[in-house]
Amino acid sequence: MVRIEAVDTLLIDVPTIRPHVLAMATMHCQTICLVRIRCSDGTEGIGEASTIGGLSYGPESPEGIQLAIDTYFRPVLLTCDAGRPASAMAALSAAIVDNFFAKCAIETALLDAQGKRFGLPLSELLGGRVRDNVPVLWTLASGDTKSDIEEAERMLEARRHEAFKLKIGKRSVAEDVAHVAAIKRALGDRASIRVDVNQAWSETDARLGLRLLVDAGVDLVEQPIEGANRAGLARLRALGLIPIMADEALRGPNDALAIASIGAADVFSVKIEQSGGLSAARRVYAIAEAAGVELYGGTMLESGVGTIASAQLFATFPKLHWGTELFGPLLLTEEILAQPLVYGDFALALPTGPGLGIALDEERLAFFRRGASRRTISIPTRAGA
Ligand code: MUC
Ligand code: MG
Repeated sequence: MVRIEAVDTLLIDVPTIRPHVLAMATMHCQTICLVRIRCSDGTEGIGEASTIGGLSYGPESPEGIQLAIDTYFRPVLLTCDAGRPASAMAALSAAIVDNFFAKCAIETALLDAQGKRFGLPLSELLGGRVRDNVPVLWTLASGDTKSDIEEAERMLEARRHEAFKLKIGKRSVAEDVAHVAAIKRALGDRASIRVDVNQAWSETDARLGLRLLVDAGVDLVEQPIEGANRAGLARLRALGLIPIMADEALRGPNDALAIASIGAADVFSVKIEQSGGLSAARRVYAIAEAAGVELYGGTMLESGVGTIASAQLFATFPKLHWGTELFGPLLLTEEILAQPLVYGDFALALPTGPGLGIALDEERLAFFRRGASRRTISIPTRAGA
């Protein structure tokens, strides 16, 4: 038995490169909850739980996740065999209801350690890679149409992204559609444009919005109405106007089954945290595949840790029709990995090392850690940020 000797958590506050304006919150900073699990064989695994805008996106906050892990997860984990991640996760599920984001961080850390133990990248542990990189879109959410167009042009020029997700739902349907249409007009066929309403519309708003978005040349609409209103989502999809993607509606395999059963979505945004971990996210994938629902790799705007954990899983998906949005680290002014993730040619490259295939930059962690004294260490800002 490989004993779990320590489960440590820390919060890191990192500014964003610009305000990120969503229907429910404007982000100026991302708070990352990191978990480290130290094992008796000398291996260490890391995992991340991050969310968007405190408690404005979902029921778990970074501070709550840290408290839950420190108080309730740790005592269970200290009795578990680190060499058996699935059995440790089963013990946690038996003791702790929901807390999906926290469970994801723990499962990521256990699998990272297991991968290092066996010298295998996480994707190989999870059944095997079918690709060495994943396509990545960028979210335009500065809140200003002109800035968004300039940002998109820079991304296209640099060959970093050729698909863009626009965050709408904060303004009226007419104002939002005018903003989206102006961006699509400027970019034309050079880019795929999708929108994410983050549940902000009523069903009548959505009936109007979907029609107008089709005329504007949009390819996909994410979570136009409240996640709990599955029947409404099914009614909107039945209009047959434009592909509909489920995000907030999709919290794990049970939701996946319920949504697929009533045909409420064309596409699933699979998120490892929202699913309850990497294994649960694989089950979401399996349900989608069996039901003929298309696949997209979602993000909670995690740092490099959660981002590469997601990429390791998505690299095992034979089908990934709509690519991914794994750009989280690029939205942050600071790098917390010793070696940044590699983006280029519209994709994120998968590392080849064991486990997650990444290492943390300890000096930066010490600097950005919540409660750290910033006077003692001087850290240069990421070049070009
Ligand atoms: C969401 O709702 O999809 C993903 C990209 C982004 O900008 O926000 C997130 C959350
Ligand atoms: Mg979304």
